[in-house]
Amino acid sequence: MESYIVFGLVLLVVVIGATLALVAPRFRKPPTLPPAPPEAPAKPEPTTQAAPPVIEKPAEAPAPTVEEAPAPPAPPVVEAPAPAPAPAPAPAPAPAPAPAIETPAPTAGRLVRLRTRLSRSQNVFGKGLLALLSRDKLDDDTWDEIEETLIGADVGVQATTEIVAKLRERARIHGTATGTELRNMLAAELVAALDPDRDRSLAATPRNGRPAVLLVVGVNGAGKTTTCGKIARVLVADGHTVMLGAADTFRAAAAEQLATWAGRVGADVVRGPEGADPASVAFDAVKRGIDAGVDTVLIDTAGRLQNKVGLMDELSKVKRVVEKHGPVDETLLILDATTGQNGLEQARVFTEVVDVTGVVLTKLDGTAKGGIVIAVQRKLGIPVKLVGLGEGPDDLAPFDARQFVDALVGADA
Ligand SMILES: Nc1nc2c(ncn2[C@@H]2O[C@H](COP(=O)(O)OP(=O)(O)O)[C@@H](O)[C@H]2O)c(=O)[nH]1
Ligand SMILES: [Mg+2]
Repeated sequence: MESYIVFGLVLLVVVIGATLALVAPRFRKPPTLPPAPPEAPAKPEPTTQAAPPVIEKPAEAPAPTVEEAPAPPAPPVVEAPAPAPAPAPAPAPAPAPAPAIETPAPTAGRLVRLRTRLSRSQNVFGKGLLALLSRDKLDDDTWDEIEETLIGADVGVQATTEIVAKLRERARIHGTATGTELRNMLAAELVAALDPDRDRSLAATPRNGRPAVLLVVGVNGAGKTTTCGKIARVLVADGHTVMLGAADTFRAAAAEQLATWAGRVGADVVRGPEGADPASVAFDAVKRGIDAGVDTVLIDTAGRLQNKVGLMDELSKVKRVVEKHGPVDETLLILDATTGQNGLEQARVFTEVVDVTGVVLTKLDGTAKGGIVIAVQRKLGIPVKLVGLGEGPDDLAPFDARQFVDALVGADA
């Protein structure tokens, strides 16, 4: 019996042990497995040595990444809308080209508007001569003084002699003329000396379907390039299209100067490299003008007088080559009024080389010798067509004898 009991106990222990062996693992596994799954996903990667670094990196990397990434993207994105409206004003730069291309002042009435620019000459012709003519007695000495004043104002000896002789005669016939009356008589004589009915129009509009070609000549510093720019403005203001030729290839700055003037009114410039053959640049300018169908081609030239023969050769070549396209319609001699009679002598050279059709007298605002206009016309036999009255872009006026004399002597005052 005892053996049965012992066997039974042993069996019971074995069964219980077996049962426990089977059940216990189940109790253990679940806890084992649960940790497993959570670790499992983490383990595969973290299990590698990178685990700690990865954890640290994400810790650091994400932080900066989150701060940096959002920071840069955010502001740009946020500001982007702001810049977006900015681009809207960006079209505002569109107005920028607007000021770039200027609208020149109308040419009509310019001489009257700019009359105060003649103030230095007005002192001589207006105040100075009026004081002399207002003297109680117009004796020989007074007439001599009047003569000296006119000669001093660059009217020229011959013209002065004639003007004073006529004025004396008028005064003698009138008998009791007042100073103002005498001044009006003087004005009439000055106008007459300026050949007031002479044609001063500029041949600047197309003829026979080809552009008008204008050649601008004169000594260095007379104001050629400036005048080219001013004329281009006048033409553009009148609705014409203009092509400019930078045939002063001696200095790169000269072409640059012309290009600046052209840019302001949206005209095109044909230029060559520094030292290029001026004649070929002029030829190209006319060709381009014809091809483009512009109304006017303006050719700026060099004016070095150091070598008269060289200048003559160069200038006549420019003209000759340009005329392969057809005749030059207008050759303008630019003359600096402040150089007086000497400048006039120098300028005569040009009339020997090219057929000058008109004179532009510049810098009349800078001289008390406005009488040079009379001397120029008389000595060169060429009409003054335009006058320069300042460095401003619109300080160029069509010349009119009566308006000019009125501005000078204040005959209408
Ligand atoms: N005061 C004044 N200056 C002028 C006039 N015309 C031109 N100038 C100035 O004279 C200088 C020489 O002009 P520029 O055109 O370069 O002469 P160029 O060498 O003959 O081409 C420049 O400083 C111009 O601004 C004018 O009518 N009045
Ligand atoms: Mg020049």
